[in-house]
Amino acid sequence: RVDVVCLGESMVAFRPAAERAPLADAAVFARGIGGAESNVACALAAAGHRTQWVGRVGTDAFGDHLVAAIAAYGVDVSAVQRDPARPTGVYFRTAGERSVGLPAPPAAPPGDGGPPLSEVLYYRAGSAASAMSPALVPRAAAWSGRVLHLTGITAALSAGCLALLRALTERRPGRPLVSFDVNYRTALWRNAPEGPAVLASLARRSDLVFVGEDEAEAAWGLHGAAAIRSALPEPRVLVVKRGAAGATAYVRTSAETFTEAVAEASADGPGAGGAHPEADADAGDDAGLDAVVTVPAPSVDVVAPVGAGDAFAAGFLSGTLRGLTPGQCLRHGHLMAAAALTAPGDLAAPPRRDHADRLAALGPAEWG
Ligand code: KDG
Repeated sequence: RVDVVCLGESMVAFRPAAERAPLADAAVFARGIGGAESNVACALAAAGHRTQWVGRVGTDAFGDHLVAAIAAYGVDVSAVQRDPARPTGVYFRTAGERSVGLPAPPAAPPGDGGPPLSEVLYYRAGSAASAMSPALVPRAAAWSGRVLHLTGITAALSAGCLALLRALTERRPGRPLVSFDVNYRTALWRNAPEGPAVLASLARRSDLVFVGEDEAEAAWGLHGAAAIRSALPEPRVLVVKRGAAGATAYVRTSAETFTEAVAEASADGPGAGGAHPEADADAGDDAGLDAVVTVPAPSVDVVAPVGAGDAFAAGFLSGTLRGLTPGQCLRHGHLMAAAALTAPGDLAAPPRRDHADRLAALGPAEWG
């Protein structure tokens, strides 16, 4: 049984080769790979966890590249579907492109022509991945790990994708622990005012939720971590990211901890039904018994913020799978995020596990 299955759309990602070139002027682009969920899978695989990516790509050359590049990280790609009728998604972005929930892009040096450009162009409508649905993606494939990692991006791709997320987050016997990164992408919800409510309902059905403080403000009008927890009491673990200010984990202590639940999920195969007693449906009742842990972020020189949220989720999940404390999980999240923040692509080479462990053991004063 793999540790984590990550399900979602991956795309070939292009960024201007010349620093600070707007998309309209850039003539040469550097190719990388993007996709929030496969970014998490790759970082987890690099940290030594058995990881699988479930998604769909075309039978085109970009699909070949994505599958090969993700497999090269050690991610199991055997469940990836190839669609002969639909293309692989592609996207273009500038270095300053950021998602809410992440630190601001680097400030431009004086006299350097203003702040970095923030542009993103998606070419993913009608993609192979947007055709995902409960009929096309068997529940057994998505539920085959100890943890299933999903994001709100998938919910915005199509009605079939949203139906798939709803089916996969249904509390039924055999459901693995569900990790959900809200990932509110305004460019994807532009003509869909129901987006924020959809994301909230998926978060409520999940066990571990990641959300940025400014993302929660933009989507739900909630101010501050405590207000977010009050509005989202259901997940056993809620991680609120505050960019450079750090992150706070709310961990429900009255029930089993998330780490214990992951261990339990690994003992029960799919269908054994042990990890999710029905009583969990109203887990929010005891939200007052949270342990609250805040860990500041190390200060880094940001090159490009894109992908940092995915790296953070991977670090936190890695710590959780290893049975570390919530504080240590947050530190591992920050370390992986720091690696992503200091690299230009969507996916940075994460720190090796032994190196990350040494850094995580340092005191907060040594982080700054
Ligand atoms: O978190 C980074 C992702 O946003 C990026 O890799 C591309 O998945 C992507 C998206 O939908 O924006």
